[in-house]
Amino acid sequence: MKSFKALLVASYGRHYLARSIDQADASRLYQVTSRGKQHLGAVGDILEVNETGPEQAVIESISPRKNLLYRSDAYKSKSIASNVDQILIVLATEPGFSPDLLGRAVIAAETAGITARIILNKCDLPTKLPAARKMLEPYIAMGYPVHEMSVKHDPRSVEALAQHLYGKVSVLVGQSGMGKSSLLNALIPDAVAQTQEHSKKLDSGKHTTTACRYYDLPAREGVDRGVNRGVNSFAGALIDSPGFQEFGLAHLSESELQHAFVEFRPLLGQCKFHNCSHGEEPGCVVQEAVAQGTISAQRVELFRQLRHESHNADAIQARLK
Ligand SMILES: Nc1nc2c(ncn2[C@@H]2O[C@H](COP(=O)(O)OP(=O)(O)OP(=O)(O)O)[C@@H](O)[C@H]2O)c(=O)[nH]1
Ligand SMILES: [Mg+2]
Ligand SMILES: [Zn+2]
Repeated sequence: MKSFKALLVASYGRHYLARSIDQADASRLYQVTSRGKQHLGAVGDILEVNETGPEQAVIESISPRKNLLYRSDAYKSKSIASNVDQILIVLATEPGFSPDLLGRAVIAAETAGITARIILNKCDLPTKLPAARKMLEPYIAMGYPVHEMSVKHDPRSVEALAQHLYGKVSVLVGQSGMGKSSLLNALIPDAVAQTQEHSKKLDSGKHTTTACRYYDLPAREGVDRGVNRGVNSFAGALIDSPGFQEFGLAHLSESELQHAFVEFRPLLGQCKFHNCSHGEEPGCVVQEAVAQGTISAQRVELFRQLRHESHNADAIQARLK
């Protein structure tokens, strides 16, 4: 039985599409299945697979991941992507975005050790622009890069973002209607063709909206060579994910949460109580910072909500055992 390495490029529940990265038949696409729960894959995984039929294979093992971005509630988790260098959180002036979801995506990035970049799209629509900028102020103050863009009407804004993507694997996340697909298509002229090739292999297009997919960025003169020092022609990749309505982070422990809020870090350990919830307790330095205007009240609310969800999930898990 032939065994080889492959890159997981699309995931539909427990059915995957993987691209061979074996010297002999590099780039050939395989339908890949997982034998059991221990081998649930994520887009971006490097797999060792065994061929089971024509262009069909089964996962033998998954290479250790550099990182894994995922969402979870008390009962189940959903992987988004693995082995990524940065997360692009796509927001828009209209329809309005949820600051709660933005906050959660940033926390997910921090705990996975992934760089977060915030994209404010549709800046050509001026009415809601000031309000959107206002909501992003705390993130700018914390040092997160914010790209104001108009994917549809300002190609230079797309080009400016592209400078930060080459040679890296970036994952697009965001609510529906923000412009993720528009951005993907602006950056990758043959994205539609890449999607069609995936769908053809799976004999169905019906899962397209629920899938995470991996797309290669086009090679560019002079740039890819520099990034890869001539080793190969990896120009970078973009992983598209379906628009989400909620972003559960029930898997994060209280300590992980404390560290994931970058603006809390200089204050860690300074509250009167070591397990301070940064709420009503006396001697809370985080609340003091809120009163002084150096930490946003909304971020503290998010912390408290995530802490609550994490404790709830622990209690439910304990009951299930
Ligand atoms: N005015 C304006 N409209 C835009 C811009 N970028 C995208 N749009 C429009 O916004 C709508 C949604 O864009 P999509 O790219 O489909 O959004 P999406 O984030 O992929 O949404 P889902 O696939 O549902 O998650 C489309 O009608 C686009 O034409 C922009 O820069 N300016
Ligand atoms: Mg889309
Ligand atoms: Zn506190």
